[in-house]
Amino acid sequence: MSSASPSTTHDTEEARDRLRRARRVLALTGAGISAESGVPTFRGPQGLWRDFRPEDLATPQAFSRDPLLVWEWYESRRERMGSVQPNAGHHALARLEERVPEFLLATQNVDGLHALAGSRSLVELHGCLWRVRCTGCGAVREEREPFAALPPRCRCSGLLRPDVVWFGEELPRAPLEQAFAAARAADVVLVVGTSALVYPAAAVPEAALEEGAFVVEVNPERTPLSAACGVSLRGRAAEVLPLLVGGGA
Ligand code: BV8
Ligand code: ZN
Repeated sequence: MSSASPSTTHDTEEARDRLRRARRVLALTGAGISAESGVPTFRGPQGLWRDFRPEDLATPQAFSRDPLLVWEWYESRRERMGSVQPNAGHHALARLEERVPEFLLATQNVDGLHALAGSRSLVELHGCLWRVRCTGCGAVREEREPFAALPPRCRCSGLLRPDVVWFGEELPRAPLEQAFAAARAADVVLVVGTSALVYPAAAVPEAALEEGAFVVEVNPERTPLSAACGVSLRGRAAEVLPLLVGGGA
């Protein structure tokens, strides 16, 4: 394993070569890949969690205790996200999908930027900020416009909630199983922009390592995963991923 800045051409070369030769690739992304699009991460210095603790807001208990507070936080994130665009990191992963015979992108992000960048073989492990779900009738719908009133209600008069996975809630089963199956079968797993702290998503690259996959990490900081990676590139996603994938903007 070696942790290197992208300027260490050897590691970048090794990662690029592994991706070029791979038949089966899983990419796992976290909030860091959206940082260069202007989306605050959770745990960084300007992190979303700076003012609040996750357990204070992103939990079913917080929602049942104070749906208005939780919605004010989510609505502020939705409004801030409104004009945000995918960056070169998102676009590089969409290009990688075109080149690799078997490719899956599993994201922890709820910002919808991978889909916007054209990724199609994509599972959202923690849901999506642009979808809402009725706590009454269970209806799920896409909703990109700001709500007239908070907390928003369904036609059935049930409380609407963001269709995201809160702490203490189970992840959607099919996407999680798809991610683990892809991890176990992968030649290369590309882990981008995640602090590798939140489970069970953080267990996905661990499953790949158990099956002998070559794990490439892209993160300006070290993480608990870094030591086990084949190559851990100390760099930003929008700068490093285009180097690894080549071609395009
Ligand atoms: C569950 C949606 C149990 C909402 C989120 C073991 C097993 C199972 C559960 C647990 C377990 N141990 C602990 C738990 C509980 C908990 C957990 O993991 N807690 C952690 C904090 C210890 N897990 C859960 O509660 C999960 N549910 O398993 O329930 C269960 C089981 C059975 C039956 C019933 C219940 C649910 C977890 C999902 C929570 N929802 N988000 C919302 O967004 O509002 S989590 C949230 O954190 C986001 O989804 C985010 O993606 C995720 C992870 O954070 P990161 O993406 O990694 O972001 P972070 O800011 O941390 O890091 C950014 C990284 O980017 C940094 O490393 C930084 O260096 C880097 N970076 C910065 N700039 C760049 C960059 N990288 C590249 N380029 C750059 N430019
Ligand atoms: Zn309803």
